[in-house]
Amino acid sequence: MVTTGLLIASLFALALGKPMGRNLQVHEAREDVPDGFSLQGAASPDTTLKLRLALVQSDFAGLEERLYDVSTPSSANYGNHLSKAEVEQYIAPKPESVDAVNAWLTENGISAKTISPAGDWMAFEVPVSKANELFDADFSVYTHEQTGLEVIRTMSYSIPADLQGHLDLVHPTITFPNPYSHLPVVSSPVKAARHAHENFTAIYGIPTTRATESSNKLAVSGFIEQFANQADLKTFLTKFRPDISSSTTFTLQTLDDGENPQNPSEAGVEANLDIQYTVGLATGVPTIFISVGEDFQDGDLEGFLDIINFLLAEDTPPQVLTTSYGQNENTISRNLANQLCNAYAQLGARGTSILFASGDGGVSGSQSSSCRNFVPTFPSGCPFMTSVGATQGVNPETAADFSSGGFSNYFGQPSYQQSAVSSYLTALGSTNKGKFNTSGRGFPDVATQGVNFEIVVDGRQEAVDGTSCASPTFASVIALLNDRLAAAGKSPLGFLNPFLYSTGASALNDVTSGSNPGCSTNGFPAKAGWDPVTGLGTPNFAKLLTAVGL
Ligand SMILES: *[C@@H]1O[C@H](CO)[C@@H](O)[C@H](O)[C@H]1NC(C)=O
Ligand SMILES: CC(=O)N[C@H]1CO[C@H](CO)[C@@H](O)[C@@H]1O
Repeated sequence: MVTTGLLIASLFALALGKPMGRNLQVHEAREDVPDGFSLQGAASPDTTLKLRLALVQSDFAGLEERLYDVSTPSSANYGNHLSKAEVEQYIAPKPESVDAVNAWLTENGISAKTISPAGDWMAFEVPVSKANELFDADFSVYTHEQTGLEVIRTMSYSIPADLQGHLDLVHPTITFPNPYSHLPVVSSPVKAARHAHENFTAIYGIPTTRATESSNKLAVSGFIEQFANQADLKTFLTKFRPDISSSTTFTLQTLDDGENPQNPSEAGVEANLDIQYTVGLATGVPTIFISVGEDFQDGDLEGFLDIINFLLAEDTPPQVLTTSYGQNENTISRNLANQLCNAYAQLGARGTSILFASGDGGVSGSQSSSCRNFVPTFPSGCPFMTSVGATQGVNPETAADFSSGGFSNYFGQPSYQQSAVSSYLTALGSTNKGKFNTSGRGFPDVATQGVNFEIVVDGRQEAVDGTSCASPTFASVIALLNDRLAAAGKSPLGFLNPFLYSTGASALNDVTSGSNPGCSTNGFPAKAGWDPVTGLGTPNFAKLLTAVGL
């Protein structure tokens, strides 16, 4: 009897072509359409959506504990990074979660494929009509007026009540992509003091001697069809690094159908900047350009996830990853921001230092914008990565006014920075009161010069400004430190922040002047100690060597 009953029930569901009645509950919703986007109308029911599901990870708290244990200099396990299998044990969803989600997918005739090494992410395609029904959603077309970018999103979605605790999120749903993508600001006209290698030797003591360890890798993320050009790199090295072979180059890895065409006109400002200030600064460190294609739905956040899962799948991921892209935190769903942040924790636990540019809009976000309250950027609010702001000038080195910094509204203050941040807040007093979240994770963590970087693009020399200049510069410093550590038989630095805020702090040059205006305010002033413009400061290579025990 029971068997027959079940059979009839499922035939009935098939006949109607509808999912069996499950009790749907709103899972994530957004109150407003992000600034600059507007609703065009319903999405065509036949349009195919490429959706992803995140399953609840079995023990993220356990992974987080291990991450801090291997990343905190005072810990007995400092530097004992986790293996791929160890990380996956914490991240793999529980069997009951996998079963519950698979049963629901099967019931709806959906076949999904697993897209992360731990099995916590799945992907599948459905037409808009089916997605609307499955998730009680209202997938619509939104356009960004200034750029014309068109995306299909919903303002809320639901999941079956019995999948709560198993299914963490569906994407893309309420998260909007960065319409501008984060590009360095091209500065013009070219000013007198330009940054190429000899200046970094003078300012930060970055050595020009060749690294020796071939196992030590520095990876550069490439998104949104930004391609790194070999001929431009050669021209750059000939001009600015005449002391090394101009044939010094990088290797390429690709995912999501990424490529790196070498047609000079396709050379990207961002990609060339990032590769010229890694290959050209981290002398002799094997450098990898990772070009992420766009065979997903749209936006850059899928690429942000895929590049981390791609590296998590490797047995020996690169020890440093620098990324000069990001967007405003409030455009991203909390669950997705959390998932991406957790992915950085996983890669950090494997021993990779993850650095991101903090953004170029001062306190107004990743790009200058009009605002009432300060706009934190993503992923800088994530506690498991290192956010790099920008400075300018020497004697004194001063905060660059575009350097994004502030406090996350999604992530609380991690303990490694609590004392540094509370000293700053005390010194700040009532300035900007109410415009930012005093309990949020403060960023950036560190800074380097970010103004007037000479680069070569399409054969021509130009100068650029931005925190996009700073992230590869700081990443190069870390890669050179890792080279020395490897030569001494020691572990790479991995997740940097617990080190930076403790034994590393005195090895950084404190920047105490300048500010990052925005939202009709002067922004945050740089002050002695950590500040939300330049973080703890800029690198002093000799002192860092001592701080890491060399
Ligand atoms: C402020 O930050 C905390 C900690 O991350 C967060 O829980 C809270 O929601 C934030 N407040 C606002 C108004 O966003
Ligand atoms: C190679 C290079 O750009 N060198 C510059 C270093 O900075 C000084 C000023 O501080 C410039 O005059 C150099 O041209």
